[in-house]
Parts: sequence; C-alpha cells; structure tokens
Amino acid sequence: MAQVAIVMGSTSDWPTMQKAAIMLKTLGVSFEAKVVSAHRTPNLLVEFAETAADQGVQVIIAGAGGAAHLPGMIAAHTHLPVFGCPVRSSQLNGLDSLLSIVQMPKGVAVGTLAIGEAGAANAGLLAAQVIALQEPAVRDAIITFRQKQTDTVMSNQTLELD
Ligand code: RP5
Repeated sequence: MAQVAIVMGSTSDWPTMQKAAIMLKTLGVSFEAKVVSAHRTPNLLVEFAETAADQGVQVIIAGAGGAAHLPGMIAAHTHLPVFGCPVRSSQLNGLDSLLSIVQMPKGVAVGTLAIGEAGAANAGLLAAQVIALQEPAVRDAIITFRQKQTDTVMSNQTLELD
C-alpha cells in the first residue's frame, strides 16, 4: 500500500497536484493519486478518510480549488497528518482556495501549502520529510535533493547582460 495518498477534488486539479506526485517519486516515496470530491462524492470522502490509516497510508495530501473543503473534511475523519494544497481557481486565482483551506478552526489541523504548483511540490516534499523520520533512504534522498538545489544556485550566481 502507498505511504502517501494524494487526493483532489477533480481531474482538473491533476496538472497541479501531479507536482506532488513527481516530488514523491523523485524522493522514493510510494503514493497513490485519486479523485475524491467533498461536494460531489461526500460519502466516498468519508470512506476514504476513515480507512486510509488501516490501508497503510501515513500522510494525506489533499488539493482542491474554489470552496475547498476537501482537506479539512478529510482531516475531520482521520488522525493522519493532512497537507492541504490550494489549487488556482479560474474566478479568484486561488485566493478562495487558500482561505478555504488555511482557516481551520482550532482542534482539527490541516497544514496548508502555497497556491498552485509550488505548494503541491512542497506538499510532496513535506510528506517525504515525515516519511523520512522512519526511513533513512528517504532522508538521504531529501538531503541529496537539497544539496543539488544548493549547487545549482551556487553555480549560477553571477548575472550578466545579454
Ligand atoms: C473543486 O472544484 C475541484 O477541486 C476543482 O479545483 C474545482 C473545479 O472542478 P471542475 O469543475 O474542473 O471539475 O471541487
């Protein structure tokens, strides 16, 4: 069974949410990705959230746009850590998604990432960092990833006019 579940409200979220999947793949963390909608499939949401831990899932990444109840509702039905990704919406550019996800009332936690692809990628990174607490291979992959990133910046420090 996958260590991380990536769920999203619609297939239209996948171009954003696949950045989380790519990050997890890069770091050697197993994942499954599926559509679970808070509004269109509310019963499936409850079933997914209530059974995820027993299925072996350790971290849940949930992305949605607009009135984005998915991460909060999943968090309400599981003790697993939930990271919420606000997907950029067409009407309000993702500010609606962000505010819907980030303002959780005290007592049920969702760790909210940035709007869009950067947030989704970082959700994958953060989920891997949780898994890495118990998996040295994932820890090493994260350290390598970070070092490569640093090396890239250090080797491109000097800017010149064209
Ligand atoms: C949300 O509504 C989804 O997470 C998606 O971001 C948004 C639009 O969904 P579609 O109309 O593209 O299916 O539930």
